Amino acid sequence: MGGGQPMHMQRAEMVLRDARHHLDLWLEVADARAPASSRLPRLRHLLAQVEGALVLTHVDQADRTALEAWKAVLPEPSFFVNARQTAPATLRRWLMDHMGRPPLRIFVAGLPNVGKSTLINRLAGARVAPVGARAGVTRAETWVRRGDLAILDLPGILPRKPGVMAAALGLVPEGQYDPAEVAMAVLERLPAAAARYGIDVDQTVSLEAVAESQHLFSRGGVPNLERAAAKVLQDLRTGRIAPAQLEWPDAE
Ligand SMILES: Nc1nc2c(ncn2[C@@H]2O[C@H](COP(=O)(O)OP(=O)(O)OP(=O)(O)O)[C@@H](O)[C@H]2O)c(=O)[nH]1
Ligand SMILES: [Mg+2]
Repeated sequence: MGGGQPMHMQRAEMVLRDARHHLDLWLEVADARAPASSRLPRLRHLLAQVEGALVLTHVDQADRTALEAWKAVLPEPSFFVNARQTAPATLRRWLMDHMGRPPLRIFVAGLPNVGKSTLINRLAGARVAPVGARAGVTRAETWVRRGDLAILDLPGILPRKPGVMAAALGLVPEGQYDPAEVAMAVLERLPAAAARYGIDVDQTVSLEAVAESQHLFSRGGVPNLERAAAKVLQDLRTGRIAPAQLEWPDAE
């Protein structure tokens, strides 16, 4: 894993460093399916002087029991959301409790593709921030002003060493990870994913087995492992493998 941070992501971190003295609150957005590897540890240090909260998205694709377990161990305050639906009243209330003289200036930061812009659109009650199912949709910092809220939408920022499960969820730009390695890690972590391709729990997982069950062959009838890896990752990211809980608190 690795390969460095694209320019617009480096810039996002610079913007964050410069503007941290002019903000009231920050929200770190991460993914409830992988609450450990979708986080940005250096954010808390960078913004130590300012109050913030963690928002975990994609609860609709996560495992309920795992979420309860995560709730018990995550630092407060944290909010669990389906960012495609209305922002929960608890989060809105928490924001309003911090309202001094309006507007309330909020930074929204986190890894690419975790749902930052989707959440902002929900908080703003309008489709103001561009959204898309790949890492790197937001290219430049953008203020969204709505009522008493002024929210800064930032491009995603990558951790120094992005984790395999972050790559599995599409939070790392393509080309910065090996899809075969990542797809194998998903099959090993999620028996339900392996079962989808006819691999029993007592069988060894392999991309060959996925290729065969999905009829993905190259010329000459050779299993196409590249397409098999892409298929596993696509099924995971589009919610065909559900729940897609990749990380549990006691296992981290
Ligand atoms: N099912 C589900 N999809 C979500 C949720 N939140 C975001 N998405 C989807 O995830 C994808 C990424 O959302 P964005 O809001 O563009 O993510 P971002 O963090 O702004 O991404 P960058 O700008 O690329 O850093 C989109 O396809 C959203 O529709 C959620 O809670 N549940
Ligand atoms: Mg965005």
